[in-house]
Amino acid sequence: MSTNGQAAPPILLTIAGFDPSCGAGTVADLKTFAAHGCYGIAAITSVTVQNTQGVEAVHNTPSAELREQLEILAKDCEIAAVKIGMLGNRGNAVVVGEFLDAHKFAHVVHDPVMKSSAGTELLDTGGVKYIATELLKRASVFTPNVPEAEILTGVEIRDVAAMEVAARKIVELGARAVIVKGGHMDRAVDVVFDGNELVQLGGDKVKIENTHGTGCTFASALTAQLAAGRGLIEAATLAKAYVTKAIEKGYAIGKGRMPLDHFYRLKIEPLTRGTHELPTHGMHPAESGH
Ligand code: PXL
Repeated sequence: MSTNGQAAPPILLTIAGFDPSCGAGTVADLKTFAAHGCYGIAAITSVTVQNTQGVEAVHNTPSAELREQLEILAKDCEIAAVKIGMLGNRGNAVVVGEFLDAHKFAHVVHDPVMKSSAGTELLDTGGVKYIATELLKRASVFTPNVPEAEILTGVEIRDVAAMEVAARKIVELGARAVIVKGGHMDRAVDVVFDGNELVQLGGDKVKIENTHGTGCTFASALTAQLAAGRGLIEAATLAKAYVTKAIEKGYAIGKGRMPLDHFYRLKIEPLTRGTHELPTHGMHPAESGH
């Protein structure tokens, strides 16, 4: 093992799709992990063709390739927790199910992504079925939004009471714990249910509607908090506070939806001339030009 004596931070694995505009998916996950002091590693389930205005195409990773990506990482790194996002299709969902069975991770947060923020399908119907009947049982926390919870349970959700009914059904389907996210509702209340305790997490709905990557960011922040040893309710509360602030601090980078500012806590200014570490070892021109 090569080391310079510094201990590595917790290593978190995201299994998700790539969004080239980097507001959602793998890159949102890695930014969130980094903002929580963790080291992120990633297996890519799909390469989407999209910008901030929408998804133009989806190229799912062949299942055998996804399996190779996962196994090479698991052979090498001590993975503290796993976050699952877009899977694309049933084939990739099955590979992830087999991977989870083979490795028994301490924490598995599954955000069952079905559509993009603008409505493009990001999971086929076979994938939805496999998640509902198999993959959901393998998660320590399952984090559907309201439309996803409706599809998985058949419950029509118009209010928080219906979110609670759906949360209970999802646990009946086999999830160990569930957070039904109310970001699509009038009040941004999330319902957390671990099979015993049912808690509503209140939140101010941030006025900005036009965001991208909020679900990925919430699930990744939750993964980092669980890996840090926090219990579900505290982890969910902290993850919700983080995503709310990151939405508030979001900024436009294109003509469409806004990404979040994952690094709002450590406001890093864009580089200006002269902003860098001074090179040592005689590499600096000032030191070599006698
Ligand atoms: O926000 C859901 C989502 C997840 N993963 C990828 C995405 C999107 C939305 O567009 O592109 C890769």
